[in-house]
Amino acid sequence: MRAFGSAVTTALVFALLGSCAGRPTPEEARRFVEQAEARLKELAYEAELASWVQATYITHDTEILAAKAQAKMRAAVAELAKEAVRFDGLELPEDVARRLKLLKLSLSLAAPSDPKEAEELAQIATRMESAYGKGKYCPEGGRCMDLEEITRIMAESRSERRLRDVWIGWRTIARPMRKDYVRFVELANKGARELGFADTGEMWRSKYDMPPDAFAAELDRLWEQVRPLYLALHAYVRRKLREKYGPEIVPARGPIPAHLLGNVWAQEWANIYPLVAPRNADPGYDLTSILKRRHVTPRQMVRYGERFFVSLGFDPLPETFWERSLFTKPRDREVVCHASAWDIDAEQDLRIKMCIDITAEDFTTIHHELGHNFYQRAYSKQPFLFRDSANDGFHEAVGDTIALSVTPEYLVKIGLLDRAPDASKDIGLLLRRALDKVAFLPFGLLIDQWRWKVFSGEIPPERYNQAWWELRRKYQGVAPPVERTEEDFDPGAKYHVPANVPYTRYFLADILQFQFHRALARAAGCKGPLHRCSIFNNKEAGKRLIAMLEMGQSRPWPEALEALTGSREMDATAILDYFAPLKEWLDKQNEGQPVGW
Ligand code: X8Z
Ligand code: ZN
Repeated sequence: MRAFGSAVTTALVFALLGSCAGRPTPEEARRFVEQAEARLKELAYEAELASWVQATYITHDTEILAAKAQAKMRAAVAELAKEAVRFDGLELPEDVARRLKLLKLSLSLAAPSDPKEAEELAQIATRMESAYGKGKYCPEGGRCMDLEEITRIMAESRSERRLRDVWIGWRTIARPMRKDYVRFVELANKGARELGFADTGEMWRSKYDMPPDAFAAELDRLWEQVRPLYLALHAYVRRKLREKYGPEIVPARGPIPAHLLGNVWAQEWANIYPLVAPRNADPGYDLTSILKRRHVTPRQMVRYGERFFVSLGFDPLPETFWERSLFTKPRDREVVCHASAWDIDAEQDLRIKMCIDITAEDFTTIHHELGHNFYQRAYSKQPFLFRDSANDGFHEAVGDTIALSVTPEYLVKIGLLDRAPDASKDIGLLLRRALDKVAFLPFGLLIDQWRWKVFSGEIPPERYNQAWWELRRKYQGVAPPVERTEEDFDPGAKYHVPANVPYTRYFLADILQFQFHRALARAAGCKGPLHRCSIFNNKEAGKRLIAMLEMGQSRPWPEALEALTGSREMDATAILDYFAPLKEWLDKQNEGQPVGW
């Protein structure tokens, strides 16, 4: 890294020579940014390579290599961000000013300047992610189970006892993380403070082209918009679960036990669709069974996803994507199975890493991941510091937008379904979607409501778990099936906490993808109800989407949103429009029944 150090020294010398009065010039600022970008691109490349190996082959050694590479990159960002302060108050070309601003905001984890502390932080971060990746529930006297197996049980089992057992079991992996997490919060905050933020939470909230408090208020506003829809779904599902599991297990008016919703974290509920399906309005097909029956392979599932993007006018993925991606869980080594999309060299080396199971859920996740890759390639022509999405919610929303176009009519077109159900089955289709998209909303919000308070110190370590369940109850209306204590560390059983991935992005994406879908469906000339619109094969919609993706982060996100949708506001009316017929139906089902908890 000495080589890069000398590049910066050169920049400093230039700066001093070029400005007689000691005040730097705009030209020096531009040179500084360009050199910073070249240095960071190289460091990011090394860090990505090391992290890829660590995530796809977890060992003592790969953990150390990844931690070291990450630490180097973070140290460089901090150093450059601090140097960039000398251009403060200078009249600068807009793009240079924005790149300088983004430099400081580019990390989710800021390292303290003390190299010992920086290294310790990097090691904790990598260790926690690896611990999650290796995590297994080993029942007494039984065989150990990994998350993939537990996920299948949560999706398929209807035995309350069995569900409870694996629900508790998975959370045993997180208990040992608690101590690391406490130290992690301390060190991460130290790094954030050195960059001028109050704490890591404030650093995260500062990434949205508006003051951090205004952003928090924006989230509350969006949540209030969608809350009535969530309450209606919650009340209906609770009643159906009560019919299935009995009043001893599911209360009439209280929160729903978190282990009965078909998912390890109760974040998406589509797996319990058969328990809540409307009589007479069932769509009559199930994508999981179709994929299994046809023996579709993981690779073929990814091909379906790629073909959708290509139908919009995107170039096919490079050959290296197919050679270097990981699609199935290897048997002979530990990997981080949580799905992710990679952009190793910030140019063409795109990959996904995913332990694909042949299910409708993973079919959707594949589209989600490919959305990241196509976004990454679209903005790869931008200057390095603009190679990101308009805001992080946009990155998470692109693939999901495409997955909203996976309609029955689309499945017929690609030969996976013989006949699309008629309009009398719409409630079934909408309910199945709502179990994913509406159920997810409060979950998407609460993870960072918890973390922001943890980072600010409002939630101290002695209250980590209690505060977690208070928020789960407040937003989602779910409760743990058994008593939890401060021995437990339930947030650590959700990937993004040990991996330190901010989560508000998914809440935003849940709102944004419906805005994108509505705008693109209109651009494609779709006149029918939104949930029957697919933009498959529509070049006009593709053009609009690509134009926005190519902007990367070069402009504040309201401009990118406007380019695609004509509106500058994040706005929940699109998701409400989409589910309007379902809302009306749910309200009817809930008449005379308790709503809320
Ligand atoms: O983490 C993800 C993606 C990778 S960015 C698979 N998601 C969130 C989650 O799994 O918790 C997608 C939906 C929400
Ligand atoms: Zn994602």
